[in-house]
Amino acid sequence: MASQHDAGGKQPDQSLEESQQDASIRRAQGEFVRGVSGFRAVLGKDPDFPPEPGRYHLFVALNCPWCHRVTLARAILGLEKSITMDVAFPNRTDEVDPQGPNLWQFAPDRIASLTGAPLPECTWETATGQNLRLVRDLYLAEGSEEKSVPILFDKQSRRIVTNESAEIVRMLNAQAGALGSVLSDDERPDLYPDARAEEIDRLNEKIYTGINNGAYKAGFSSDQGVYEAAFQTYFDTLNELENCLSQGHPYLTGDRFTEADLRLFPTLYRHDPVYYIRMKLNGARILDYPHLWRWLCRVHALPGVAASGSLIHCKQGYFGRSWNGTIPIGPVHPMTYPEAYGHPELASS
Ligand SMILES: N[C@@H](CCC(=O)N[C@@H](CS)C(=O)NCC(=O)O)C(=O)O
Repeated sequence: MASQHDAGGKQPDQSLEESQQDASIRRAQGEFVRGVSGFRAVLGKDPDFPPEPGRYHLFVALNCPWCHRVTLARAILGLEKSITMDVAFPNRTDEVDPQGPNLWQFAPDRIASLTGAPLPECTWETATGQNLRLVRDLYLAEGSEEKSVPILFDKQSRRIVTNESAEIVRMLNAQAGALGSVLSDDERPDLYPDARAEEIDRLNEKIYTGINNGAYKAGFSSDQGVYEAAFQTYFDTLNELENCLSQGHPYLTGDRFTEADLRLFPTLYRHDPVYYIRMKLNGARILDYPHLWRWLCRVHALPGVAASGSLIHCKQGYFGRSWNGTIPIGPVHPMTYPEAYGHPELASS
């Protein structure tokens, strides 16, 4: 049942974002500290960005879990026809690039070391009419030094609306009808129903801190203490979510798929095939949590979900420029991934 929210809907609580206090000192001490998105207009609320079918565009990378939130919402809300999308190559520029390293680039002709071929999902930049090479160029056009994905872009004014995934998900949910969703109001899920809003906010905070950003805190921190604390919080939170799903309801807040499920999925989808080794989160596999595994398979089976992500892009992105350039191809037992997500019965009973 589609959302009945006011223009733009209630935006996510910004206090959820990583505290920037002493960020540079903490980074120097080996803690991974995520930056804050600078473009925060709200589609439907901001008069410059009225909701119109075919007017908006997404720039994403399929290995990025924050982008995965947005590609999931676009698919589940039936917006794949009315919101166009470009996909950057999973590996960012390296040291020899004339524009510098660590920049997302549009390179559909580039060979992926994992497959030995170009990646069919990758695109050129098709929204500005300038065929820009780098995501950074979109920000430079607005005088900004930022360089992150995802970006929600207005093709009419050629301006960035927002680069904050949590808010993009919320505004797509609130404006799906006006944006030209192919699903009727009855068919379309409401990802943020008023009756569940408080519970969703509570779960979002726990899942963001312990799981979504927690995985990076563990995998990208170079301080043993910070890593071990993040590792512990990550698996404590998985245990809590396993208990929550052992109550018999199919989704985190009950019978309906909501934003809380959408925000948990990108991390658990990456856990066994990527994060288990890349983020040193080798305490257990999701396969070892029967209720979480069945939930993961249940969400993966929802219309549009499987095509909204790619483990090939994830592996190429997370391993392609490190690990001596070789990319781990497992797991293969009990089955390869993502094929295993089609088998809820694999869960250890
Ligand atoms: N808070 C942002 C975080 C986005 C983010 O950190 N994206 C990463 C890719 S996984 C990125 O592009 N980082 C590059 C950078 O920030 O320079 C969101 O959720 O949209």
